[in-house]
Amino acid sequence: MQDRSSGFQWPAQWTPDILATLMFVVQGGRILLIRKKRGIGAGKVNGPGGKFEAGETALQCVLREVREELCIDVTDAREMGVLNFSFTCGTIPEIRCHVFMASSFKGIPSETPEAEPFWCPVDEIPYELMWQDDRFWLPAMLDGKRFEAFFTFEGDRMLEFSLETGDRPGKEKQAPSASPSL
Ligand code: 6OG
Repeated sequence: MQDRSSGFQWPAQWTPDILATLMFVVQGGRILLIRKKRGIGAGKVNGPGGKFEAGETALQCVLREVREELCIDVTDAREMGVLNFSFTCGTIPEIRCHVFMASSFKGIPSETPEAEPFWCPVDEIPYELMWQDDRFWLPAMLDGKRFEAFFTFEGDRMLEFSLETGDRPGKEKQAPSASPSL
C-alpha cells in the first residue's frame, strides 16, 4: 500500500451528504470521457456517473447513469476506488464517489442532454479540462491500482488531499464489482 498526501488529516467525523459514482470505460488504449452538460461540474471533462437514487447500490447507480448519459450498457463494471470530496463553499454537498472501470459495453456511446461522449488516448487525457483531483488518482487507477482518496475544494480549486493506493487487483481474488480492497 502506498500513501500520498499534501500532509493533511481528513476529519474522522466526516459524513457525506450524497453518494455518487463515476465510470471509466477503457478499450484498446482509449478511454471514454464526457463533456458534462449539466449537474455538479457542468462544463468539465469527466467520466459518466452521478448521484445514487433511493435504494440503489453503487453498481446499480453507475450502470443506470451510464445508460442515461451515453445510451450504453456496460457489461463488466468493476469498482476500483472511492473518492471523498469536501467543499468549503457550502453550496456543493459533501460527496462520496464510487469509481468504476470497465472494458466492454453494448450500444453506441451517444450524446444526450447530460453528456457529450468522446474517446481519448489514455496518454492524452485532458487533465486541464477536468476536476483537479483527477490527475492524482486516475493514473493509478489506469495502472490497475485500488485507491481511496480525500480532497478538499474551494469552488473549483483543490486545497488539500490524501491518497492511498493498493495492489493491482489481478493479484487479489476479487469478484467483478466487489468493494475495493486496499
Ligand atoms: P451529478 O450532479 O452529475 O453528480 N464529481 C466529481 N468528479 C471528479 N472527478 N472530481 C470531483 O472533484 C467531483 N465532484 C463531483 C461525481 C455529480 C457527479 O460529479 C462527480 C458524480 O459523477 C470535486 O448527478
